[in-house]
Amino acid sequence: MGFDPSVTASHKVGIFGLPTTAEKSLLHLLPVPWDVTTSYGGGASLGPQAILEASPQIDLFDLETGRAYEKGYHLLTEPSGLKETNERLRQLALKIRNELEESGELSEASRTAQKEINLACKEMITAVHRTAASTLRNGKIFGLIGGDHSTPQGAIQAISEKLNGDFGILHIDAHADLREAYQGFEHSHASIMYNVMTADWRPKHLVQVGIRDFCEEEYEMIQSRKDITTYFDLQLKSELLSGSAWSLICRKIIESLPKNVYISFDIDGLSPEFCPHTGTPVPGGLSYDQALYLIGSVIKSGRKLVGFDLNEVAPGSDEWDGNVGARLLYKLCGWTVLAASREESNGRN
Ligand SMILES: [Mn+2]
Repeated sequence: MGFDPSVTASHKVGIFGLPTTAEKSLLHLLPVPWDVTTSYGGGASLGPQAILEASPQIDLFDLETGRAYEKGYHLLTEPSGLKETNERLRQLALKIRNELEESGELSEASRTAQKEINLACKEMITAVHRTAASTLRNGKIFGLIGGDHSTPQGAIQAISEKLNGDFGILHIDAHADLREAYQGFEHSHASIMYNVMTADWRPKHLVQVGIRDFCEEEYEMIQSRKDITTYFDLQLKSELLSGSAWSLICRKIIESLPKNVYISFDIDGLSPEFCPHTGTPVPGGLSYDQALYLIGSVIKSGRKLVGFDLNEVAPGSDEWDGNVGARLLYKLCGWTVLAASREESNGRN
């Protein structure tokens, strides 16, 4: 590649300081700075930039993935006009929420605004779908950097269409995200997995890990669906606290996943110490090591990563949230291309 991987480069060269081109890179990453419907703390729209800025400090050589980066990680340009629309609609959404909280009902103007927001969310999803589909058509692997958790829906759809639904989702999150709609918004961060699992292009299986904040309706949906398996944080912790090994728990989690796996990683699935500024932090959750061990186990089991998203990273006044996000992203990238290369060489043998 004609550069020294042991020297820290600038993020202006490329994500992780990697000087790459779109053509030469196997993995393409789309930043989606969008958090219109974030209900509690905002800032997820600043996640992609925070991750990008923190990314060059990571040492490229990795004990588990070696020089996987040589396959190339290319950062795509964010959908045009997205930041501006996000900024404008966030204010509108905030007004709607306040109105709902104060009076329990919406004015005519707010109802119109709500329609506008639902429409804009759909347009964002369509734009992501278009980019993901064309990336896949070019023989590349697609990854997404959110944004709030509504951002990857179009990407999951494009991947599903390519694989004819032959894949499963490993969903790491504090929240089940199975709400039919949230605060009147059909495509909010709290509905992503509802929208995915009720679509005609839905995956074979959804496996949720770390879930510890959900309503009864979501719990009933989980109970009623054979294609949704949820490992609640409470159950995982009680197994761990009574002496079960994480390696055995991971093996059980992975068993429900088919050969092709898409990872949807909401940073709030981790303990809040690793994501203090994320929009809806919840105590409990996975440690950074447990999450990496789980994903590493997916790869070691021979499964293939067909794409991923990392969402809800929101920066505070220091670089910590971006730092953890960038490191997680780096691992996701490495494992994804590693599993893809393994697949390719198996095919040749
Ligand atoms: Mn989520």
